[in-house]
Amino acid sequence: MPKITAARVIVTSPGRNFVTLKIETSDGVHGVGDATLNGRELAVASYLTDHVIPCLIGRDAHQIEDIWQYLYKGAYWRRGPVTMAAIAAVDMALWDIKAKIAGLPLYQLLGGACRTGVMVYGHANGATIEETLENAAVYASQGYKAIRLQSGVPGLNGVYGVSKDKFFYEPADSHLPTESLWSTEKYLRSAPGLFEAARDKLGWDLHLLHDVHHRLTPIEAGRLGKDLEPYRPFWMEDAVPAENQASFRIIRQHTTTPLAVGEIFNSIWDCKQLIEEQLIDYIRATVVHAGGITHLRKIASFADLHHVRTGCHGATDLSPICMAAALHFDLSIPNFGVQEYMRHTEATDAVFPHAYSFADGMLHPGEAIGLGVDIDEAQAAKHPYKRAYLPIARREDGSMHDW
Ligand code: EZ4
Ligand code: CO
Repeated sequence: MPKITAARVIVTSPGRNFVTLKIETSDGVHGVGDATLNGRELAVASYLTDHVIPCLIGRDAHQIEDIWQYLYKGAYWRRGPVTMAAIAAVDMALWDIKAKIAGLPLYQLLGGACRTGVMVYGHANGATIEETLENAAVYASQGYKAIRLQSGVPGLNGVYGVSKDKFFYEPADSHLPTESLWSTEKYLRSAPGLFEAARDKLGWDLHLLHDVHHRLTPIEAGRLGKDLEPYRPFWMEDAVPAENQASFRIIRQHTTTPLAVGEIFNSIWDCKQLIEEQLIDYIRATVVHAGGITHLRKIASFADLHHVRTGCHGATDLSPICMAAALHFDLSIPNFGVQEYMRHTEATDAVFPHAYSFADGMLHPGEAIGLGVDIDEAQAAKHPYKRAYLPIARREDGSMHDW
């Protein structure tokens, strides 16, 4: 059996912070896992180094499920983003090792390919509707079949999803949280116009998506969903903060716009009611933040029983290791919907050489064995950790809002 002989955490910041777990085995095969939790990176690094790695040494690397259960049940303190990102990193690395030993790309071990590739959506954005649609046209010309639209809101000084750089988007932008202004009224007045103009300019052959980023109440979300219905969005994402799963019943009563949620979920318990009651259409839980491939498969299988498809989170704060894992997973499950894809910078791609590639609006994980991604430690060492936070949002009266 391949015994786990060593494991260590590598923190690197090629423009943004990434936390990576590397596990070595007695077979000489190693595996990698992403453990990045944007804005709280070092908490996961410590959880792994100080608490998880000592328990891994000497274990059979092939016992993925048992190790998952050991780390989940064995901690006594369950769930939470720090714990589940740490477990996810171990899980990804062990799947990488198993597939390398089998001599297969990981998707083959997960049941084989169900599709020729993974449809991805890119992020078009701009300060104005015109600018956003110009940016969307660039994505369309690159072959994207699905595009997320986010536009500046008149009267607000910068909103979620609108970046200074049209090619790369990075919200964790400061050594202390930056503050932005929020007005639900102004936002609700402007968002439908973006989609009306988008259908005018881009036509009806593209899937158009939108991220509300947890900013509305259920009844406000119901209204926005209704206002967007004529333009047939692919989904409305994170319409409300989702701690209270029952609140999605209200949104559902008011609109047929498809609903997506779950990028910050870390276990099946965060979405059990949403799926069981068919309150959503797409579950966005992702490999790194929802306990790895092992746990995400459980979520996807449960979702499949309830007509819910997947739409995994794929922002730049998920490293290329997580992206590779997501692509193997996406390729292998029957109820895949769409995969978010924000391009990483060249510096990031140099730290994480990978086999996945983009063509004609689709990503494919490639045929390299394992996850098909690695960490170049010499490159990683060139980029030391730099503290960075996500922004916060305040309403016009100064009170805190959900960012
Ligand atoms: O704000 O990943 O759909 N994508 C998103 C992301 C999240 C960031 C937070 O770290 O909502 O841009
Ligand atoms: Co989102």
